[in-house]
Amino acid sequence: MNPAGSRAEDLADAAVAGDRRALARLLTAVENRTPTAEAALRRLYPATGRAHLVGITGAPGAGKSTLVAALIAEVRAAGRAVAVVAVDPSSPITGGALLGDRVRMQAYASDDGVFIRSMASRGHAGGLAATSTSAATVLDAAGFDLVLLETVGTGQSEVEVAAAADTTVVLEAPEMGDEVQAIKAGLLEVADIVVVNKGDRPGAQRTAAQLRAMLTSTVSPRVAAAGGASPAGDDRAARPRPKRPEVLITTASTGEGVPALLAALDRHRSAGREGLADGARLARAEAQVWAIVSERLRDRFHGTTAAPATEETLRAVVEHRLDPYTAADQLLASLTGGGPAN
Ligand SMILES: Nc1nc2c(ncn2[C@@H]2O[C@H](COP(=O)(O)OP(=O)(O)OP(=O)(O)O)[C@@H](O)[C@H]2O)c(=O)[nH]1
Ligand SMILES: [Mg+2]
Repeated sequence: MNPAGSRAEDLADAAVAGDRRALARLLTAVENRTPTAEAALRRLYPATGRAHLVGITGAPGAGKSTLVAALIAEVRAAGRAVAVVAVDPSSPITGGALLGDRVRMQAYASDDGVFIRSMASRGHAGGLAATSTSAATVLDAAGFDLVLLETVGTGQSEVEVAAAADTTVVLEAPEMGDEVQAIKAGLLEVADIVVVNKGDRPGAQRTAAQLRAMLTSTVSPRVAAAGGASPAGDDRAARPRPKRPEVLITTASTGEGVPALLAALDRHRSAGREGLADGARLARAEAQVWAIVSERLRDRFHGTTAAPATEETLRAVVEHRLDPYTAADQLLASLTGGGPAN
C-alpha cells in the first residue's frame, strides 16, 4: 500500500470510529480532491448508502440557515445524528455568511450527534456537486443518518449541488418576489419539496398558493425528460420525481412547520427506498462516474508530456485552423495511439 493509501485507511477508519478531527481532515482532503481522499472513498464506499442526503437551496436571506438550525433541533430530539455541509459555490474562501452560520451553530459544538462543515468552491460547478456527494459519502460512513447540504445563492451551480441530493428542498420567502426569479434560475425544476419560510410574515399563504398553482401548471422539460426513468439521456440532471412537489409553510425562527417538513423529508426518503427513485440513483451514479472519467481525461491531456500538444490543438481551434470535433477526435486518438496527435 502506498503512503497515501495507508494514511487514507487510517484516517477513514478513525473517522468512522467517531474521531471528529479525523473526519474534519478527511473532508478537507475531499474538498481538495487529494489522493488521500480518493483512497479513503474507495475504502468507505461499500459501507455507505444509508444516509439521507437533503439539499437545501433558495434565495439569499430566505432563511436556509435558520431552517437548518431548526431541523437540527428536531432531528436531535428524535435521537438521530445529523451533519450539515454548507456549500458556498461563489467564494474561494469561506464567506461571511457561512461564518455567521457557524456562530449560530455553536450551540452544537459539544454534541457528537451534530457535525457542521463549510465547504468553499473548488473548480467548476459539476466538480462542486461531485465534491458534495463525496463529502456526503464520508459523513454517511461516519454514521450520520441525515446530511443537510445548504447552498448559498441561486445560481446554476447551487442548483446542480442541490440536485445531487436524494431530496431537494427549495426555500422561498413571502414578499420577496422570488417566485419568478426562482423559475428563471431553474430552482423549482429541481425541487422535491418547496418550503415557504417566514410563515409569520404576511403573504406566506398567498405565496404558497401561487407556488402550488405554478407547480401544477408547469411541467418542466427536465421532468418530462426523466419521465421514462431512463438515465441514459444527455440531460445529466434528469431525475424522475413527483411532478408536483409538496408546498409547505414553515416559520424557521420559531420551529413552526418544521416537524411537518421532517415528516415530508422522511416520506420522500421512503419513496426513494421503495424504488421509485431508482432512475434518479442511476442518473446520479452516472453523473458521478462520468465526472471522474472527464477529470481523469483532462489530467491526462494536461499532464506534463501531453500538455504542449493539447495546448497546440486548442490553439488551432481558437485560430479556426481546426474544428472542435476534429480536435476532440485527435486528442482521443492520441490517448489510444500512444502519443499526442499532430
Ligand atoms: N420573521 C422571520 N424571520 C426569519 C425566519 N427564518 C429566518 N428569518 C430571518 O431571516 C434572516 C435570514 O435568515 P438566514 O437563515 O440567515 O437566511 P439564509 O437563507 O441562510 O441566508 P444566506 O445564507 O445569506 O443566503 C435572518 O435575520 C433570520 O433571523 C422566519 O421564519 N420568520
Ligand atoms: Mg445561510
